[in-house]
Amino acid sequence: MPLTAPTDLIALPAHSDARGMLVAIEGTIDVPFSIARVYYILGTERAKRGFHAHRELQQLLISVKGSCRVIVDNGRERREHLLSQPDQGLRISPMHWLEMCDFSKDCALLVLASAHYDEADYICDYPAFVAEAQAQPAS
Ligand code: T46
Repeated sequence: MPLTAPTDLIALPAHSDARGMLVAIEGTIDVPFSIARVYYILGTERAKRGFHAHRELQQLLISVKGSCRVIVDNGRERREHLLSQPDQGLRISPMHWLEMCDFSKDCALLVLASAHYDEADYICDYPAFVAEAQAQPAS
């Protein structure tokens, strides 16, 4: 499995000084979409999460603390990313299956999303996702 696709990773503007680090993220400027929703995932040690794709939603995943492994699958190939830097975001485009695992005990995963929560946007059945993804032109 290839490790990290550079084009999926976005460098975020970090302002570091003697007091620490501040990362500021502006919708449509630092991420390629307007931010409609923010959520975060904590306390996930030994858990696996995700296992679904979105038809329309765009997201940016940032491990603001600790680390986790993210597998992104476009229905043709799977890529694995280790997220461990608070100034780096992983962009998840529509029609990409997502699996998250190997969370460190202290992992805090911040997610910026392009739309409000919509259960109907989820595809949770992997074979159905692959069939739908493969019917689309390759991205
Ligand atoms: C994704 C990955 C990265 C809400 O009520 N509002 C929300 O905005 C979200 C994201 C979730 N929920 C509820 C729905 C479930 O009852 O929170 C519960 C846990 O959600 P879920 O099992 O979908 O969590 P993950 O970690 O498997 O997936 C989440 C996002 O749902 C998903 O869009 O891409 O994080």
